[in-house]
Amino acid sequence: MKDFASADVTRMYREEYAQALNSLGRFNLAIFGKTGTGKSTLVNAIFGQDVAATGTGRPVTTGLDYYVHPNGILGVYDSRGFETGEAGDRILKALEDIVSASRGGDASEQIHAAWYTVRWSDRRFEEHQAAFVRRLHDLGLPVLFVLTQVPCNAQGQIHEEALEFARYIAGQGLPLAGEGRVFLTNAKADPFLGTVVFGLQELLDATFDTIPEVAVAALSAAQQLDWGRKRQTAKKIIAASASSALATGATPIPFSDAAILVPLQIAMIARLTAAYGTTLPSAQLASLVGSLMLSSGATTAGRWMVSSLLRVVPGGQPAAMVISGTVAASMTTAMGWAWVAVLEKYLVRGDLSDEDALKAVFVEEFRRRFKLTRGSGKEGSGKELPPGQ
Ligand SMILES: Nc1nc2c(ncn2[C@@H]2O[C@H](COP(=O)(O)OP(=O)(O)OP(=O)(O)O)[C@@H](O)[C@H]2O)c(=O)[nH]1
Ligand SMILES: [Mg+2]
Repeated sequence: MKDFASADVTRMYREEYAQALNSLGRFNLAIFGKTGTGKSTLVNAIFGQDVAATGTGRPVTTGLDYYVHPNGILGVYDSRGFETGEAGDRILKALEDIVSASRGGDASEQIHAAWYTVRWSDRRFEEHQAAFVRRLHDLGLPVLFVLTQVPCNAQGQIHEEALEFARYIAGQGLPLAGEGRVFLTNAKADPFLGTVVFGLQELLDATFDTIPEVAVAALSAAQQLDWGRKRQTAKKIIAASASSALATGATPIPFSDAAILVPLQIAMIARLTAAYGTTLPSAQLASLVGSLMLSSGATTAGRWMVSSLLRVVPGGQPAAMVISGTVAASMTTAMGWAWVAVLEKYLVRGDLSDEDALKAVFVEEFRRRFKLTRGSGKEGSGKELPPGQ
């Protein structure tokens, strides 16, 4: 029997996770607009955390900073305090350098999309702003035009003057991506005014449609708004791992060799974690995975799996038991979705405060999806169940 020590599991996890992040690459966004338009608020609303505060930042030029998320899958060029005129020229020059340096190079160095923001209440869009947008376009950057801080009430009514302003801008003939649309958004609810958050999903969807294919997986992982998209990715990762498990078990594996599945399950867990975009450090995740998969406590998934498999043949001798390919596959599927539940409930928010509760969620979700019918040798996989159902 191949036995895994906790150190093996954590090492395997760290290697697989590094590889998974590496293959996601990086999505780079550039965001422009005057001071106070709400650039940081917009980025935080879509990417879930304060990129500027949690990531590493470096000034590119006066007025332009580049932030990289802790896990490396998102980079944001933020034109803090951006004004037009001389500062605008400096920013454009810096962008030009970035664009030409990255041309033909690594996709993760390229700027994949630009958001140009205007606060609706400025109610002004001037020629020098239009010129800046055109120059971004000339640099080859797809520009999405975003009106920010647009009031929208709970009934979904958008301030009429903001709509009018958006129509005015859309009529300027600017070279805009997103089919020339002006995206109306509000990134922060204001209970006093009774306004709600809206328009972010549309902006995100248009960004997905605009960017090159190489940046899609990284954007999907980095954004923290569209869970449906993450689950689609999770489904693919889990299905691929389940079919590897199926192949592994094509020749039924003696139960005592069930650990043969551990490496592929760890790889699956690492890929799922990368696809969900948590900013938790790899070492912390690795030790969590290690303790979930190997801990000898009676409540752990590992122990539970063993005991439920042993019950399949009442009184059966463990040594004589085998795991068929389908059992291996459904066990892997159940484990994948159990991990997704943990990611969605805790890890994407960076929450590791209650490890026992987290483990309980994992075990419960695993059990729900991996129900062995006692004595029949048949398994219920629940593989079509989306998380939380
Ligand atoms: N109600 C509401 N307030 C917002 C919204 N976006 C930004 N704000 C507020 O406007 C102010 C400025 O927002 P920031 O996100 O810091 O603006 P910024 O564009 O990053 O500003 P600089 O970093 O100085 O260039 C803050 O007080 C935000 O809370 C929004 O969509 N709705
Ligand atoms: Mg800011």
